Amino acid sequence: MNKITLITGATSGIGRSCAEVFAQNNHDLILTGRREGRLKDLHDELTSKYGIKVTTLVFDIRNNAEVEYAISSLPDVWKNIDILINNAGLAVGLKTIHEGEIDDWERMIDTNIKGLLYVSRAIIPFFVQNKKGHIINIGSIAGKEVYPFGNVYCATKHAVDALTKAMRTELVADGIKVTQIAPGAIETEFSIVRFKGDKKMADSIYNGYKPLEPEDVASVVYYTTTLPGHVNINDLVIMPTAQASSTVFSKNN
Ligand code: NDP
Ligand code: 8X3
Repeated sequence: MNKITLITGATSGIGRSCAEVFAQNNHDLILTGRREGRLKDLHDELTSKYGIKVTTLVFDIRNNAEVEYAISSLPDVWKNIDILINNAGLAVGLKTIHEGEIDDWERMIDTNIKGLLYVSRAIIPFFVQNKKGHIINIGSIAGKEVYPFGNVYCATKHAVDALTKAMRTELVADGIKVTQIAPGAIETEFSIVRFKGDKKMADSIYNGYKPLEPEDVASVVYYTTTLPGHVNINDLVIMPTAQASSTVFSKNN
């Protein structure tokens, strides 16, 4: 029987690449996001390319009623989830706190902290009941350091760091693995979202050096799931070689 992996935010970037890598490795997939068309295309592509089963759930992670409804409506066979990848997240805006936009803060807090909690609250009871499971939270270097204007995004990723530790502490007795992957700069739709569709600003973030590609992160996420039962990666920071910290880069321009 194939393992079942649930990936939040599978319509783009790291989540999309994780779907590809886990499919290549014969996992059946539960893929979530808000963009239904992209989920459908991904479903069709992965099922025909790899012969795996894929089910898709369309919900806004910020809405707990939608999260609960989607997860509880899964057929029982799909509730036997082995791996949860809490990936959906975003940054919006890059301003000082005193000039920041409240709506941007709400979006980041509601998505990155509350959304991750809602999904975890819905899935972890299956893991506890089955005495198995692996939770992989996608944190960030922004959860390890704070950089100018990153304030609220950094705070949300520090919260992911704390929640990862909390989950590990609470679930160790049930044999459930909890891992955080904390990447540096990856070229995805992340900066387009952060700069609210300003493609030129988004592109400028990746000028002059080679950022990570989402596939680089996905292969590391997958690696953490291949280790023997008694081995867990607690926390893994992955950066482009040209990035030393959230603010120190080696750029050729
Ligand atoms: P993308 O913007 O490419 O992908 C983000 C994904 O999150 C999309 O699939 C999107 O799906 C989903 N998502 C966002 N908001 C919601 C929501 N309210 N409800 C449901 N799904 C949502 O960015 P990345 O792949 O780069 O980001 C993935 C994770 O990696 C995030 O947690 C991010 O913070 C983290 N990260 C990114 C880094 C980078 O440099 N790119 C570095 C370190 C960490 P949809 O819009 O269809 O709902
Ligand atoms: C994304 C990386 O440095 O833009 O989490 O915050 S950073």
